[in-house]
Amino acid sequence: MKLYFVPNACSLSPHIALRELGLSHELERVDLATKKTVSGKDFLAVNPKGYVPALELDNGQVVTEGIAILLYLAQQAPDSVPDPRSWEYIRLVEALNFISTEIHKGIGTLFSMEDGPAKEKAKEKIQPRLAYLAQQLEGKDYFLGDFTLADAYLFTTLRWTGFLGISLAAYPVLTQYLERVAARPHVAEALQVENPVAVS
Ligand SMILES: N[C@@H](CCC(=O)N[C@@H](CS)C(=O)NCC(=O)O)C(=O)O
Repeated sequence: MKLYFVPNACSLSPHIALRELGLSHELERVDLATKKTVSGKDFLAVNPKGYVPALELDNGQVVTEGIAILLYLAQQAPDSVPDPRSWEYIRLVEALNFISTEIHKGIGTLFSMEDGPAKEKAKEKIQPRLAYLAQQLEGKDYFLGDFTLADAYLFTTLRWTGFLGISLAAYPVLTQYLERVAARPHVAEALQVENPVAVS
């Protein structure tokens, strides 16, 4: 299978999952401005929605949307995701949806916003979400206790605060969390592959 990615974008989350789950894969970088891949392929022919991540399976099917890709990947590695009828599974989906709609979109949208009152307001809206995350992570290594798909996604999107100059000084537990996840060998590998020159 092949993951279409942009360095440090939300596609880092399935990239981390592929490595953490030990799944063999290829990567193809996408230029979002031209919608071409590094090999010159028309990315819109792969994902007509025009955004990463997209996962092309060996049978030609393409899975899009980060959460669907994460859950698909987990299905490929036995015992890596709780039984869909279990309480743990509901907690995992709850976490993934929170990360997608509140953290990914809450922080990600700032990349394309002009400086000004609207951007400041959007930044303010993130604060209670960060406070909630800090509270959830108090005394825990990972969001749901052990490392799960939720951490692949949360690490990827929470890390954007660094690119956007959003201070985490009020939440040392979040900085420690980012450092802890970055230090995992498979995560460090994914960061190195996406950023061959500078890793952060
Ligand atoms: N709904 C999609 C959103 C993915 C997304 O936000 N992708 C960003 C990178 S993090 C992107 O490729 N944006 C380019 C665009 O929207 O044209 C998902 O959850 O996977």
